[in-house]
Amino acid sequence: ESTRNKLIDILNVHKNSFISGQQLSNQLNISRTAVWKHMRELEKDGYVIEAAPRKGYRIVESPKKVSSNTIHWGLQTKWLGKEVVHKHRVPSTQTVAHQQALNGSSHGTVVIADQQTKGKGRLNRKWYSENDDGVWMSVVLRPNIPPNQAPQLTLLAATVLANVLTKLKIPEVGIKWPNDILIGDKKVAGILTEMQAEHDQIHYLVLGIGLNVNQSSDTFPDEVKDIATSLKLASNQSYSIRQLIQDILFEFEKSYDVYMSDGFTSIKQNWERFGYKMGEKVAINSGNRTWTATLHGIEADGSLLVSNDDGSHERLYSAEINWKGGNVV
Ligand code: BTX
Repeated sequence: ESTRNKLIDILNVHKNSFISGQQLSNQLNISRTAVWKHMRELEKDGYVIEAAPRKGYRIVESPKKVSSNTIHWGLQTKWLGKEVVHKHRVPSTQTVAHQQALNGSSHGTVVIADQQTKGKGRLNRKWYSENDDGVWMSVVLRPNIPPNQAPQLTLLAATVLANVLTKLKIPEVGIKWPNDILIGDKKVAGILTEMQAEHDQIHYLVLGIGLNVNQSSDTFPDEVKDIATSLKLASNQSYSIRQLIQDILFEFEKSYDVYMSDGFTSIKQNWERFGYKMGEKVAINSGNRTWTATLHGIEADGSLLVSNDDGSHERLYSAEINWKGGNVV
């Protein structure tokens, strides 16, 4: 809805001051009745609009609801989230985003749901998201990088989330390799990247972000009760899902643009700054071996670099790590 988006942009610039129906009708090239109809639609999304005779319209209160209109309101990105698809309840935003991408949706299209009935984790695991209390979002990306660099975008997304939470003054934010976002020892967010690629070319990539926001402890099912947390549980405060989505999109676009111009180095440093148990000894199980090693950092291919007791370094692509302690059991 480009007229709606233009209207929102104009109202955003005029925040707190009135703009007349006539001015809006001129700028948007629509009738004053049409302007009025658009205002009624915005009110359905939760905008509180004051209409004063002779003065015109003014937004009194920003909406709390999430919709493609309200995400657009105040979103300060250049390309990310220019197209937003919002659904109340879907099996998974990943599936919707794949359909969007296959139908030609542009780079930076964002799919958001209030609830997911079949949220997906990695390796066919479940992501519990059958409540209105989190950010459940998938982004369609069409990056001009070789497929083997795609894991870097997952690492990038993890640093974006860690940065956003840190800016909100959430304490003890960490990233557990490969891509769990933690508060203390508990998981607050996860990232799932799926790619359609062929030979040396990425057709598109769907990057899914699940962030627990306003859940209380009894919102989580028994399976994850002890390992999951939310922003609210960590800070005793509720958050606007709409605002968080905008914050994430804004930070994501910034990091993505830096990554595309400067490469992986900035992401690597940022990731390692948040790296859970970096520099510490952990027990590792990979292939048929079990041993202890010190976590050293991440590599450009997304692997985990560890240093062994004999001084040698090793890259791990998949491994079971005993995060609780350094002793092999
Ligand atoms: P993952 O495989 O790293 O994490 C899945 C594991 O995390 C589960 O096996 C379970 O132990 C735990 N878990 C499940 N639900 C939650 C939860 N709500 N909070 C904390 N821990 C949980 C992580 O996969 C990738 C998650 C991506 C989710 C997004 S949401 C938007 C998009 N749509 C979709 O279906 N998936 C992505």
